[in-house]
Amino acid sequence: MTASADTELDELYRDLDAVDLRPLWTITEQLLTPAPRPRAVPWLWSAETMKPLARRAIRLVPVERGGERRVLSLQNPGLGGLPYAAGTLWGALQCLGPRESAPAHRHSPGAIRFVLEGSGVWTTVDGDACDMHPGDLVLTPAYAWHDHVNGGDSEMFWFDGLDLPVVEALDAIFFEGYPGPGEQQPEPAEHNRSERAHTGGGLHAGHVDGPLDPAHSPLLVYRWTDTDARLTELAALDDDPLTVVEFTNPVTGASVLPTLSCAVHRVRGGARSAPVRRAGNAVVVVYRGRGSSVIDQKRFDWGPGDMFVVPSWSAVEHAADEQADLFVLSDAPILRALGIYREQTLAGPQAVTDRFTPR
Ligand code: 1HN
Repeated sequence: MTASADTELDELYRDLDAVDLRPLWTITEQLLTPAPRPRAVPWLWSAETMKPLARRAIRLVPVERGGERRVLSLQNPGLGGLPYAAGTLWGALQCLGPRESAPAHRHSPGAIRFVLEGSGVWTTVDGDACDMHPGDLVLTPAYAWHDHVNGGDSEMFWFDGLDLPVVEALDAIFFEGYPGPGEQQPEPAEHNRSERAHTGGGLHAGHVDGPLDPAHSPLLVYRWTDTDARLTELAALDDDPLTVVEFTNPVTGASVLPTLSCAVHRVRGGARSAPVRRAGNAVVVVYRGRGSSVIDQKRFDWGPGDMFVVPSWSAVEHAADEQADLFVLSDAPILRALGIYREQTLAGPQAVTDRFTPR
């Protein structure tokens, strides 16, 4: 190239920049990577680390209007200080002390709660008080009023998962405090209305790959006793290392929220699951059992109450020293709705598979 051509080209780039135009050919390879390159890294937060800190927060920090919740967010060290577990998912440990309540509010991000420990707490969702016991899943869908009340004398700990980073990326965050009277919604005479209206159903063997639904499940609480019974029934049918149950809308069979999938993966004691990678992020909460997971060649040992992140397209395999139940939150419904979901099984009893699932 001649010097004058060079100069003209330099001039072109300068002139483009001056009027806020960017030539794609200079950034194609950073935009269109052959596969996802999430900024979030595989990471684990242990219960042993989190619980004493949560207890100190219970002692020192009241739950009040403004701060709204006593929540410790999983801040993925790959995300440059953003308080997110992964680029698309909020994950956190929330706690309430004896007789404490968190004020009612509503917002555009949708949320789920998976209960780890404690008793006597209920979350009221649009007037329906949902009792919370260990292992239960409670939904607080987008724009639903919700508050948490600890009517008992024990500390309560649960996992919060939200689609907040996605709603933020869409520039669609709305938040509103409950107008009252009082900070909580009135307590209804009878709790668990949605549960009484929907008995049976709502637990799908494997992950949902059929129905999509822009509405949330009308069932707001899924009981651990039902989940455990279904996992036990399914695990007895084969010798697979992994048994999966996804929580679903009992009417349509879709994932519980339009944006979020919730499932429990039961790993057989002494077994190891085949490595899988999936488009989309996941947060895993260990409910019961001990073992380890290898995520992109890095090994994480875990036990009850530990939480870890499996970033998009990271290969993951789980091994259980004793039977383990892993609660798994993912953004799969969003990818499925967009027709871009993809997963690969990399080895194991099945042949290597590459599944694209267009809508
Ligand atoms: C929220 O409203 C709750 O209601 C928990 O318990 C965690 C994280 C970010 C934004 C809102 C709750 C949250 C949250």
